Amino acid sequence: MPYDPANPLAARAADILRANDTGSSIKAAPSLYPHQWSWDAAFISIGLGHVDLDRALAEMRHLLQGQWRNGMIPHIQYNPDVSPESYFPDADRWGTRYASKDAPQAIATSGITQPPVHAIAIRQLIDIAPGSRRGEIAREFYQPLLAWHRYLASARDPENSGLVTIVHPWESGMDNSPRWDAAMARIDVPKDDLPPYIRRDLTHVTDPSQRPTNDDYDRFIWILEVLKRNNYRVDAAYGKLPFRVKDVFFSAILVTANESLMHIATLAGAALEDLDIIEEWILNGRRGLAGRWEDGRCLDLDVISGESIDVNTLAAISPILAGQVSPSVRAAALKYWHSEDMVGHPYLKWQLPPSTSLHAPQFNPTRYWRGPVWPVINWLFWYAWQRIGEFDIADELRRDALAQVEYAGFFEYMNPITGEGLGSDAQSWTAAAVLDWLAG
Ligand code: 2M8
Repeated sequence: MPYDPANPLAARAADILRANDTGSSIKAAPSLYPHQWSWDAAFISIGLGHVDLDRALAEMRHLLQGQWRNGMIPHIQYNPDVSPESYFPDADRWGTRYASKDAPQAIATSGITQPPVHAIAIRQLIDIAPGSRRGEIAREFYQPLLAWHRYLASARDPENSGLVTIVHPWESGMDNSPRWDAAMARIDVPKDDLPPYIRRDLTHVTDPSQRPTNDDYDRFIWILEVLKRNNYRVDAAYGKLPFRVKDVFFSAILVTANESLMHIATLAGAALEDLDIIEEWILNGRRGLAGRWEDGRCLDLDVISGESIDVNTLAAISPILAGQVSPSVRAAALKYWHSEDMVGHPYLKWQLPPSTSLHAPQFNPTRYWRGPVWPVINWLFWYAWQRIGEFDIADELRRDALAQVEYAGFFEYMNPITGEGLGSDAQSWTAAAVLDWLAG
């Protein structure tokens, strides 16, 4: 079903994307996030494709202009027209063009990355494009996406485990999740060696308790500092980096993205050797995830301590994002999903997954990634349940997720108990998720 401007929710969503469009890229949110974020751009393109396919492709093209020579897609591409005082860390704080030979010189970017939703987005855009354009789109995006996935399979997996190592909590996309608490607590920030900074995020939200704490921020900025002093060479400096986690959520998205890449490769007429490499990445990713199951949950691995990260969050069923689940994985995921840790909790306003279990000691209904429901994450799990044939769950999820946005507005995240909208209003990826739900 194409975009229907007569549907008021769809029309509002499209208006948000239009209002956040700077002409060259779409801000992740009007004031809190005034630049182009990597996985936001991919989600935005998925929704925007229903309204304006060419604008959605242009969004991905713009993002890829910031791709590094080593294949990495940086997590932020800075808009040169936006004041450095609007967002911290600003481009100068990263200083990537001076510190790294791999970074683009003419475009300012951050020096870390984010989950690889991009091939999924390009595949979705190919699917809605007219048949006559599909090959052309595949040929345009195939090589940059292949380089991106090759970077993740090599620099980010020196162990060849099939799992991606993130080196900063921001790389997970779930920045402040309690999954990172223990690894973060170990980082002792040498305050006299941390260049001073002013947080800008708190000026854009009504209540600072919805955002990370100052101690968290010191650690976020200290890891940035260590990466910069190592010229952003994650491969060469791997053993020295203070935060290294095999992130199952990121890794599962990569498996799905590799399946999308396989489709794009075929349409682009890629060489057989390429297809073999992508196939091996998919199998290796699935093997890696299979090895992380403990007591019915798939757990991240803290590479530095060698310990599993035992926190009840939505990431525990990440392997369903990787598709082709075995009967035992499907059963474990269904059990966890319906349990009180997820959509089965009686206090929930809608049957939508909280980012952290209401039973977890770290649960906080209003703080960023520590409990709220995220519409964009609802979208990902809706997509995943459909892919593995759990259509009833997917339909219920879509229905409740739309009801939540109707009730709260297009917020970045929502209180799972009251339904109140939190973080930024007019968040682009929330609008994009709604557009895709209404089109599907
Ligand atoms: C949030 O992250 C940024 C840092 O990247 C921030 O808190 O300043 C996260 O929710 C992240 O996943 C998201 O991509 C970004 C923009 O929406 O905001």
